[in-house]
Amino acid sequence: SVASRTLALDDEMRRRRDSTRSTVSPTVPRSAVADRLQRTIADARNTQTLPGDVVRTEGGEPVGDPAADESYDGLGVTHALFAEVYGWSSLDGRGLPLDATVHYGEQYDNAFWDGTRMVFGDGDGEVFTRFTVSLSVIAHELAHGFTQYTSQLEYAGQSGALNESVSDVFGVLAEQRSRGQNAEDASWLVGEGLFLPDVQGSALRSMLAPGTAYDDDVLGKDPQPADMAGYVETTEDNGGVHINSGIPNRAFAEAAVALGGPAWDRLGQVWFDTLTSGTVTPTADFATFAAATVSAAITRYGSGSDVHRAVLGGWTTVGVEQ
Ligand code: ASN
Ligand code: ZN
Repeated sequence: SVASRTLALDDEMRRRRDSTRSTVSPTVPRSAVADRLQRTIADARNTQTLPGDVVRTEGGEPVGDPAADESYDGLGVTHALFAEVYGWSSLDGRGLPLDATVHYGEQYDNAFWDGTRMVFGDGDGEVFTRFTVSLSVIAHELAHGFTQYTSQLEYAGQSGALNESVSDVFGVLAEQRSRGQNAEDASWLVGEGLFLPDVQGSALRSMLAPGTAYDDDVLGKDPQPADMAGYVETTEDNGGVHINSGIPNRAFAEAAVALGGPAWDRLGQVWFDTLTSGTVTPTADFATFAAATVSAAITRYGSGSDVHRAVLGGWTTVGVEQ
């Protein structure tokens, strides 16, 4: 399946990420860095050596390499979502510089956050094109950094699926905001544009209709469940973190569409509040996370508000008790 072929990080990458993982933030006061944006793009020149050679820094002109320029722009759009909508500076809330490496490996079919930076492969040229074509993928990887600095959801089982889902949520929100799309008009696809024309599929995942993103001879069918009845018990991919994320993904998307309008605004705020309030522990399961989103909705928008009711409805649709 595409999950095992391209989405699961291999063991070497996981070790690298775990060994570099840190929640220690720079000691700069938040107020002083409210909109600090400091991007550095490096080129691994088709090796697996990180970080690679710096090719573009903040304020620099486009360099003409699509991967470098798309990643630079994508980092900016994602930074803008957190800073302008939620008042959160960079990933850590304290202006953390944003670093990315492009042209990682040869025909590398993935993108990842290694604990310190975003890394993007070029794709194999048959199934996948370069991973920087998709803003939702760029923002997904960045959001792994946000989770690392906030709720620290453990990357296994239900908390791992929540970690994945949080990245998909902010991934599509960054994309919807940059496209100026309301929830009811958005595709809710993660990774649109990544598949080359011969692949029978539209994207890596569908948040609104999990399990329908692709159905291809080579890749197989999108394995995501759309509700708890389809929850997949597996030891692969840390307990199916890229599969079971379909369940909380759909809860968010259903709630957003029910509410209507810009999803990053009110519903995105509820998820942001949930992740930054300290109420979600690293081992949270779907039910405790759902309850935390309901509390966050009540705290910000009031009991019985449209937002409160939409959040309850989203979790009910996917069969998660709150
Ligand atoms: N692209 C994958 C992801 O960000 C890589 C990984 O970390 N499993 O989820
Ligand atoms: Zn991920």
